[in-house]
Amino acid sequence: MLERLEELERQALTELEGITDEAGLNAWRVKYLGRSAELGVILAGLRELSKEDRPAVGRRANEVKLNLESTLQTRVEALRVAALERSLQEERLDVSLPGRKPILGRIHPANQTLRQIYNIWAEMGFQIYLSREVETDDFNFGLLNMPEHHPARDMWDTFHTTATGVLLRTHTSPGQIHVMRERAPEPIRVILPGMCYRYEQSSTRAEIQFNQVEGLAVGHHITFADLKGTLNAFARRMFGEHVRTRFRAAHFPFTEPSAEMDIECFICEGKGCSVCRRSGWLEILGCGMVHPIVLRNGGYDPTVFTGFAFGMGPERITMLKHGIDDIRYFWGNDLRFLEQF
Ligand code: FA5
Repeated sequence: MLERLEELERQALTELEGITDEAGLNAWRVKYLGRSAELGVILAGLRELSKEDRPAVGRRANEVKLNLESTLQTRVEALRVAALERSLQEERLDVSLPGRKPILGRIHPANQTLRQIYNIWAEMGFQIYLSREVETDDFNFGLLNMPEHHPARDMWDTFHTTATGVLLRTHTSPGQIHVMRERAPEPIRVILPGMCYRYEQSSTRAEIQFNQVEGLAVGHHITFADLKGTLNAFARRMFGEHVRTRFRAAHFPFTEPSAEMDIECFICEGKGCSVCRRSGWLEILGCGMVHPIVLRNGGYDPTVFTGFAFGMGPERITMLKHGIDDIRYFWGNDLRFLEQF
């Protein structure tokens, strides 16, 4: 029995020396120190040995067990240190390397212009009023003095939905009716920004989806002179103190009289270039005095109240400010374009 113990110890220690990984160590532990390992069986069977053999075999078996356990512990520790050194070698960290620059988001150029427009109108006492993008035919046209089959409806090519009389607004003007019906008979001074949709062929100057900023002032004794003065003040803040403006007669069914406002081309300073199509002027908005029928539809008595309204396109204004030659860049999601702003 003593010889068998010597043999077992030698065999176990030799095998342990050749093991280089954790799985091997676990298998070794089960084989030599586990519950059904030979050494365990010998220790459990000591009682059956003769009185003379029992003390010597018992002592030796315990010595072997202790020796195997402590050698295993040493081996485990040695493998752990080797693994640590290997990872320190292989995964070396160079703390002096420069970090990677995080990619910073930017505000979309159309939103930059929108924010500038909001600030200017806020300084002049205009609140922001948000109106819906999905509208009824009545609000988009009828209540704005364009009854069914009115030829002026053709000015706005429309996306209709499958629900009868429901469409995507073609301009922000229907918001005029909403805000008037909510506030009548109080005076009003608001801007109404938001997305509009037109069933148009997209081109360098026209998109099927674009922003507009509507403006509306309703009160007593508001005149065309107020409209001109207010819009001139806006143009000076938006385009510079010395900007020149002009108003041209135009037609919108919901304003009377109506006009379009141009600013002097700041690229050629009025001399004529390709951006202003040799005219020296750039159109920036449509405007006019709110039509009496529209005032009445909004709940205001047109014999007592007057008002002015205007509508501008922030993308077109951004194009003018930055010399952008194609409006389709705005929704093209090309980072090379967006990163320039
Ligand atoms: C209107 O939509 C009127 N509702 C404006 C108005 C409001 C007049 C209140 C009077 C009183 P117009 O269709 O011209 O008008 O559009 C106004 C502005 O929206 C244009 O000057 C332009 O800047 C912008 N716009 C119009 N269509 C497009 C388009 N397809 N793509 C990009 N911007 C556009």
